[in-house]
Amino acid sequence: LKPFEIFRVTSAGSVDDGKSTLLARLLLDTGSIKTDLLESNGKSGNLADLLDGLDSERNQGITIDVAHRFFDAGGRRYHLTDSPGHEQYTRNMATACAGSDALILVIDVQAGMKSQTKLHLDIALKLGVRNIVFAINKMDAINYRKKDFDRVAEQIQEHLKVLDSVCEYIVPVSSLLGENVTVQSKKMGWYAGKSLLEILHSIKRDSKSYNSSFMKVECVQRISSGGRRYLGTLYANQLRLGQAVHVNGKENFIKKMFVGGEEVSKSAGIVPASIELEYEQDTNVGDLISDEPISQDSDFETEIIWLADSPGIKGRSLLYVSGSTQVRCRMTRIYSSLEGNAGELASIHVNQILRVKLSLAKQIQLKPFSNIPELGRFVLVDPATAMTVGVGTIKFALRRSQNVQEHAFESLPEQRSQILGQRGAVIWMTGLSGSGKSTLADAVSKKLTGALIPHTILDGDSLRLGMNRDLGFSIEDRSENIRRTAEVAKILKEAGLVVLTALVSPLKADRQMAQDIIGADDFLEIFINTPLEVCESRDPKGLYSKARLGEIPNFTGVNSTYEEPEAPRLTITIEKSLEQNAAEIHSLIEKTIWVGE
Ligand code: ADX
Repeated sequence: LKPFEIFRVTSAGSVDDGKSTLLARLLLDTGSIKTDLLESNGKSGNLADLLDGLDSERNQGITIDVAHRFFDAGGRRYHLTDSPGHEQYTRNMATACAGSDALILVIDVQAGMKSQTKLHLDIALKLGVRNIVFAINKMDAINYRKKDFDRVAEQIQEHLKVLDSVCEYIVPVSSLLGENVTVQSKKMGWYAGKSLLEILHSIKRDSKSYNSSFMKVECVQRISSGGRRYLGTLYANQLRLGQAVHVNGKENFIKKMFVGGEEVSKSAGIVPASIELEYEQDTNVGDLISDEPISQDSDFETEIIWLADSPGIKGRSLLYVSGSTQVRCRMTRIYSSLEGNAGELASIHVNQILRVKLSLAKQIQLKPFSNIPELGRFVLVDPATAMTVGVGTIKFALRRSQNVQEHAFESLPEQRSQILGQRGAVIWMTGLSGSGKSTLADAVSKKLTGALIPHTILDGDSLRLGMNRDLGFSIEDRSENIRRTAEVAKILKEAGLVVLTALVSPLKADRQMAQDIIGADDFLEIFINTPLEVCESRDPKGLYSKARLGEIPNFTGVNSTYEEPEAPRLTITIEKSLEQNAAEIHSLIEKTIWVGE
């Protein structure tokens, strides 16, 4: 029995262009929807209703999130990912696109290319989707006129020309009446091409463009006879038993190979496969088995599309997800355009496509996108919300490791801090301006001095007069202010000091970044929970009254957000005296730095 080839298709298009109807038609005419469902739902004549009804996904006329549909035709199993056409859901489409063999872009013949259609097209091309099929829909509504179809086809080619691309697949359809969907229509004699489904059948998942063979390990299986078997999709130019392969920088050999459950002696093309290696070695999910050495990098340049409504800020923590690989990362540079020596920005906004430098927390195996799209595509996820915020493709690895290389120091921070007889730690105080952070830091410092505990203070206002004097109070500048302070705090902590920081640090994402830089074990978040009214009545620097008069833009608590910590190590309130509060922090510090002694 030959295994089914799984062919992944994503559908996209602007809302109202009839995408749901087209997909329902595809399922219907390939016999993939059961007839009893047809009888109860099909009568309404609204095919899209039928599809939505299948998953009870109806939501104000638009589908939300990604829906998966399957149909078998022409010896293949089609996996259709339907992403919604509504503007704010572009990211679902992008996420789906990242793993697709082809994209069906639905366009209403009467409406032509809308700005959203263009955006979806750009995203697909950026993600290296090699096959894009344009379905010019609602041909029935215009009496199947060739002239109207030609006009839209021209628009498409013009837009593609700008992007340096061409398209062979443009098909006029009526999804409502099933014309040109699975079989050629008799109503459009002027169209000599294939139906939509025939076009999909004709697209080969060819492996010719792979000049190498590789498999990304998706699953590791222990086998009863001992040893392990590695499962994943094999992209093979030609792979034979006994052939030398590289795994995690080491040479190994193919001992056994299975394709679709059957043992084989060689393999080519794109197939689900499992492999046994000659020598046992440490191999994990996400690793590559390749017939040529693959570089390991943690820094690379890439073009990304930002998809979240809130901007992406340089330096903040993100999650890099590519297949089974998941690594923490941050954007270290954001360029103002896709070209060479462009200026730099501090943030990237929704639907912007920009070149950025990504820095990953650990090295991963990389190949530039131009060689192997499957290894170059990734999505960026906000670790706080688990939402996809961006997608991209690796342009080229920076190989920073060759230029700037960390020296392998023999002396370790732990040893150096032992001189002081304590473990270093960062006490990160957050709260509104005037909440009493600096005053508290001062009081704690006096106590620590009395107890002969080596420590130091990093105070927002003081730092802004020195190291951070180039920074203002935009979200981007605050983020950079916090990043630099966290980096310095980390160095001081590693020298064994207790570091008291006093920064407003109003946003969770930035405090998370500070924690990631410093390390969760040594980062103690303390929320100075003084109510806004109290801070405002204190107004030690007269800033609140100025802010209320509109003289200070982005003033925290007045016209800029403060996000309270969710689970601080300690919350300080005005119910207790300064002395009591300082004593509490002091005791938390002592517990932390002498732990385990
Ligand atoms: S943070 O947001 O980047 O962490 P930081 O703690 O360094 O802020 O600086 C806050 C101090 O700057 C406040 O205590 C206040 O004295 C002063 N300041 C001036 N403008 C602003 C503003 N727009 N928002 C908050 N603080 C401001």
